[in-house]
Amino acid sequence: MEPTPTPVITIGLNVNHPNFDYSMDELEQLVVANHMQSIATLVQKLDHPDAGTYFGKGKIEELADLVRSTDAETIVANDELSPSQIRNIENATKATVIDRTGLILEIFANRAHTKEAQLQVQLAKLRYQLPRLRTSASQRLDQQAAGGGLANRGAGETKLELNRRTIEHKISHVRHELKELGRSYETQSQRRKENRVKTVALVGYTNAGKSTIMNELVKRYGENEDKQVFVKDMLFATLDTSVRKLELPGNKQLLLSDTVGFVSELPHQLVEAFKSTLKEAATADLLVQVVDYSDPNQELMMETTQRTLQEIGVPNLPMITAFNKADRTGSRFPERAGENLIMSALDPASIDELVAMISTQLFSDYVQKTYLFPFQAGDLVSTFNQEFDVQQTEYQADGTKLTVSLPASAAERYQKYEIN
Ligand SMILES: Nc1nc2c(ncn2[C@@H]2O[C@H](COP(=O)(O)OP(=O)(O)OP(=O)(O)O)[C@@H](O)[C@H]2O)c(=O)[nH]1
Ligand SMILES: [Mg+2]
Repeated sequence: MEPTPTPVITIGLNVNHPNFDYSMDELEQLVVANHMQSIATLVQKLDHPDAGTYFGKGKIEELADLVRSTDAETIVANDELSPSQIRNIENATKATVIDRTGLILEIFANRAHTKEAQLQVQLAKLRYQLPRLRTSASQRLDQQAAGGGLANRGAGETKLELNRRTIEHKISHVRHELKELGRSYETQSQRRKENRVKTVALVGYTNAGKSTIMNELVKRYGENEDKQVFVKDMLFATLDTSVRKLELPGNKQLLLSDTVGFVSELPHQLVEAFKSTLKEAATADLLVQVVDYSDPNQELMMETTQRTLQEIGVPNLPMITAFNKADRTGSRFPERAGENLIMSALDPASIDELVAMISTQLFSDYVQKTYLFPFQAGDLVSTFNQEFDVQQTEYQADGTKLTVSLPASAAERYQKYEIN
């Protein structure tokens, strides 16, 4: 059974933000993804955040009243706050304050599974903590008990310095571990490159349906249909990249990766973490951007996706855009226009169309050839049957004639057996 979610109060400042309502909705969902539940919300319209307290004075008092009148002991803010803003709101309300960045980092910390993802998130958290270090209340008490006064001011600062050094030390330790891990990953992807298996990465905003599409493709074309990935109606269901091998009709093999979803205002501390989890996307032959077509904010989500891909250094790769969840919209599907597809992951015809589009893009360098293999080159006939798309076989007096679709690069190697 899932534990009861922790009650929190969500707060947000509307600084002439055109997407303010949407960002508050998203904050609620982030809260849920972190096993919390927003029981009250307080928003304020201001030209700019108050440097000391985020909200204005009156609103802070209102917030303190709200904390007193509810069960919530935690406040979640829609923006990244400065360390002093956090401290001042905490002092005024006696509640714990988490900002949007801290919240996303928490979700990632609770959800990361692979060693690499865990280390990346740990690094991001340490980086977030470093400028937010302060002496805790108990340390301040120690100081007072030791005599107080100016003479003793140094003690707290030394502790702070010590904490800072501990964190810096941890950061370099985690960096080192990541570097070691990185080496073994490089050899893995190097091997893939050599075998020249084509790669496709599913990318897009969180909750768009990437993992669902992955599972449908694995069910039909996977080596092992049981290798399903986790799907849930929740932000950041996927945090680690999973790679599955697919074999499309005609011996067309590819590696498909499902990746972490994006979110607006991704904490900059996490960009590095995304960079490494999205290595698969950066080196892919093709990206499939999945968009939740039923979400009114889909354009914003697509913009965020584009921006994040750029930020983490994914080059401009060939892309198919899958406007998913069309079953919720009343639009016709599957409906293709160029490299865009309106589809539903729950609809087999949509999946077929998506596969056809992927196949065309990925295997566009395939050529159709006819070969005659004399009997002494009989081994090649079985090699061809295993590796390529053999469309026709004819046994003749002088050997075996094959009609094959294969990559142009491979065709070059067998030119001497080619006939018309
Ligand atoms: N109605 C409908 N629901 C869908 C469709 N595709 C996915 N869903 C649902 O949308 C929710 C999110 O799907 P996921 O596949 O986990 O989304 P994701 O893009 O992998 O999300 P993250 O891993 O969080 O980035 C799940 O509840 C799915 O069942 C679709 O085509 N139609
Ligand atoms: Mg997912």
